[in-house]
Amino acid sequence: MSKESKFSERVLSGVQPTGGLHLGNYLGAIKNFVPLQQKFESLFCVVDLHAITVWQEPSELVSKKCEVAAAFIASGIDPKKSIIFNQSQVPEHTQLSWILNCVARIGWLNRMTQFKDKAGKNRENVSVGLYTYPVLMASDILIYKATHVPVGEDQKQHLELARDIVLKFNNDFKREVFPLPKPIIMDNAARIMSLRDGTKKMSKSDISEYSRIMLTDTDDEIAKKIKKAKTDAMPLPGTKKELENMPEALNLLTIYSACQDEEFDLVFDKYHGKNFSELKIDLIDVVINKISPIREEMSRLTTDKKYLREILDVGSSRAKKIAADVLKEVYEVTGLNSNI
Ligand code: AQP
Repeated sequence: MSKESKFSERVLSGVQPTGGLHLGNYLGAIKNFVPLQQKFESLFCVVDLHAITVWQEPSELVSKKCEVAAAFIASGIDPKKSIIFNQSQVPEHTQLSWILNCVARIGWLNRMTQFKDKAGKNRENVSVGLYTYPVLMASDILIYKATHVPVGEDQKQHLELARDIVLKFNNDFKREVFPLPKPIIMDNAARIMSLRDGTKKMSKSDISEYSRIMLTDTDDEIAKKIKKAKTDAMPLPGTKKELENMPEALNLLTIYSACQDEEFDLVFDKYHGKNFSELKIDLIDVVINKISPIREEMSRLTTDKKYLREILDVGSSRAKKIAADVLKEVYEVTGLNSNI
């Protein structure tokens, strides 16, 4: 670990500055970053290099980066404890990424379901970056020798790829350079689903705005979206087994449980057999109570660009110190060092 850290293990996670942040990003990832700061040396990055794998308007990208940094801080990530930084400002990520591209196998990347989903039928026309995205993600983790990676379930496969890269790299170069990073996936909110279709994950690229609650939504917008959320005509089921075939009910109860930090079973006991309207009325309050203070703080922080820039600059230089040492070691091990 870095000399300044009192911890023996390191966490890294990133969030893309694309299209604003939704409740899935918050409950599945950002909210869980907060308690990790007490146990790990923690790095949280705004992954702008991932964002540009699909076209981003440059001026909007800048403001979305501020929004993610503000969301981190507003959600409780303490910039004094954790390293908050911008991925593109630490070039070691991309330097390592090239080396890892030469370790990863095409067959491994061909199995990545997120690429298949995102590229869809347009496979020949998407960027090469979108295809190699998981290798850059592996590099984000490994350039800090991170031991733990908190992510939503959708990123699990990418993390498995990072582990495969570690095993091959360490084996090819006969040195235990990288530790095997472990995923931290929260059971209660690993996959928050769309409010319009409980079988699809809540996502910023869904065409329906009613499918997701954004961290910037007003209280009225949150209420409207929850009221309109797809549900069944029947009441909530009496047993948990029946929930398996009711993805929308499961999703609303999951959101309630995660926002309220209340055991899922207790929430289920409260609402089983009741009408959806009762659950929705309470859920509106629960979500607003959770999101509105974050939204207010984000709005205050995003107007204070000087403060955000300072946090990101300090974060980048702290991150760079760790990354430079790891890259030096990798260059030595791979024969890319300057000593001839
Ligand atoms: N629906 C979700 N439920 C739980 N966790 C989620 N995450 C994303 N969606 C959900 C987690 O949020 C973190 C940051 O994600 P990201 O913004 O970097 O990328 P993403 O996963 O691609 O987000 P989207 O909204 O799904 O974007 P699009 O629509 O572009 O695909 C990650 O830890 C992720 O697991």
